[in-house]
Parts: sequence; structure tokens; C-alpha cells
Amino acid sequence: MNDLTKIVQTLKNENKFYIISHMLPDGDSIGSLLAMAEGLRSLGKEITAFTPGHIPHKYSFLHGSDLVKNSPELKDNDITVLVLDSSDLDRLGDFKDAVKASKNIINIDHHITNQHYGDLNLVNPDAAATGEIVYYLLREIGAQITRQTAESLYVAISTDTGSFKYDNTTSLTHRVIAELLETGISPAVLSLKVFDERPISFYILLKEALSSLEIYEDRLIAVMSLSKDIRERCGATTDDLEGIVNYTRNIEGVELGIMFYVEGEHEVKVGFRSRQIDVSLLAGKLNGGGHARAAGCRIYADFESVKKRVMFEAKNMIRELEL
Ligand SMILES: [Mn+2]
Repeated sequence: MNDLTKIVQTLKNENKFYIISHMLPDGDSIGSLLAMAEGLRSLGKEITAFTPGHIPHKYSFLHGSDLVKNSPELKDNDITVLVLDSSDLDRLGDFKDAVKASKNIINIDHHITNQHYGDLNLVNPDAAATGEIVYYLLREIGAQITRQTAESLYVAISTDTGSFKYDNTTSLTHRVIAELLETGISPAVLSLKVFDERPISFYILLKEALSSLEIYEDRLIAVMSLSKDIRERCGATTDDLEGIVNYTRNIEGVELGIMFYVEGEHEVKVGFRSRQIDVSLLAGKLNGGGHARAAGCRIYADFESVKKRVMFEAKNMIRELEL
């Protein structure tokens, strides 16, 4: 029997499950978690769903989000743990040890870098989202896909494909979405909630960030800064910081966007965004890391000296370009 068959058998035969997804949860992490939980509950199974951290406000409308626990109390080692959308166990943060202690870990994921840490592993890098795999499994075991479960799956798949704009979107993705739409869910309502709508505190914070905008190197570099004090004065949460850095890079003609976030007198978080240059190299020079177009670092010094150091490296990088 291959792992897929064994996983389907386990999902059918066992009556209690723990389900967990990765920390700093995104839409796929939360949507897959909630859909798997609801689908298994529809078969009368007892489910406890966990997340390391908290569910971002924009996903809190999804059905079952109020039942998700965030303390690592997986009390019974005999209960099978389904780990969703996590390439390795470090992605589980505080929950890592509790999950490791469990006798049966089922790893369900789509990251190509997955470490196959489960007792059973279902890793499909061709899936656009873990939500696609969850949908397949729920169908296989005869779970009900209610309208509410379909909403969670829609959120999972639409966020990981950037609203079906990224290259991971396949014809299968659209077939799955077509079946989800048949339950009567509204893509317009869900997209507004997940992609567009932000609380007023976000806009107040964005106003502060934009008022700090500076332009360097013939408009190739755009810089903004915020501090923890300003954020608190705006009544904004750390969730509200998400995406603000993108406003730097999205200015026409800007190649490199930089966002300074002053966490304390001697601690500054720096975010980088770019169009073409590899900002993971820039972040690497400053002991940080990330992806080619989105990276960051954290420097333990006062804002003024951090800014000087970062701008020195950033300008050097831009000057080396032949644009
Ligand atoms: Mn994912």
C-alpha cells in the first residue's frame, strides 16, 4: 500500500485527529486547516485544530476559526496528527516538540522543499495549494463539502495562486474551483474580504508610512519608515504592517523598495522589495535573508546608524546595475 492509500484508510478508520498548520499562517494554511477539520467533523469525527500563533483578522470570518486552539496541548500521543502546508517541523514553532512526540504524523503539503518528516507523507509539488490536496482527500473519504468548507478551500487556493495569477495555477486548480463554486460561494465577497478589505487602522498607518516616503538614486530607490510608537498611536496591530512595504516598490520606475520598522531604540526590522534585482543578496549582506524579490533583515542598532548602513549597501547595489 502506498502512503496515499494508507492516509485515506487512516482518515476513514480513525475517529479522533489533531490538525495543525504552519506558523505565521497564510490563507492556504488557515483555509486548509479549517476545511480539513470541518470535512472530518461531517463524518462524525472528533477534531482539535491548532495554529502556532493567531489567525489573522482577515481570515477570522471563516467557519470554525473560533474553535482553533493556539496553545500546544496535544495531550494524547496516540491521536494521529495531520500537519498541513508545512515543509518542515520547524515551521510549527512552539508546537514542534508536541507534534514530534506523537506516534503518527501525517504530512500533507505541496512545497517542493518538504522534508518528508511524517510517518506517512502526501507531498504533491504540482498542487497549487495544500487546499487542492485537502479537497481531493475529502472527496476520497466521502466527506461533505458544505458551502462553509468550500469557502475555506476557496480562500486556501485563491491566496496561494495570487487570485489565479501565478504560474502554479493549473487546469486542475480551475476544475477544483469550479466544483467549489457549485456550492454557491461568492468569489466576489471572498476576494473582497481576503484581498482588498483592510481595517481603518491599516489606512491610518499607511498614511503615516507614505508621509515618510523618500526617493533616492534617480527614483530607483524608495524608502519608507515606521516605528512601533507610531503604529501604537494609530491603533494598528502588527497584522496592519503586512503589505505596506509593497507601496515602495510599486511606484513606477522604482527598482528597490525599502521599509524600516523601528521596533525599539536598538532594534530595526528592514524589508526589501524589488522588480529585478535579487534582494536576498542585499539582505544576506546584512545578516538577513529571503527571496529574490522579497527579503529582509533585523539589525540591532539605533535607527540612524541602521539606515546609514542599509542605504550604503542599497545604493552600491543599485549603482552596479545597468538599467
Ligand atoms: Mn501553501
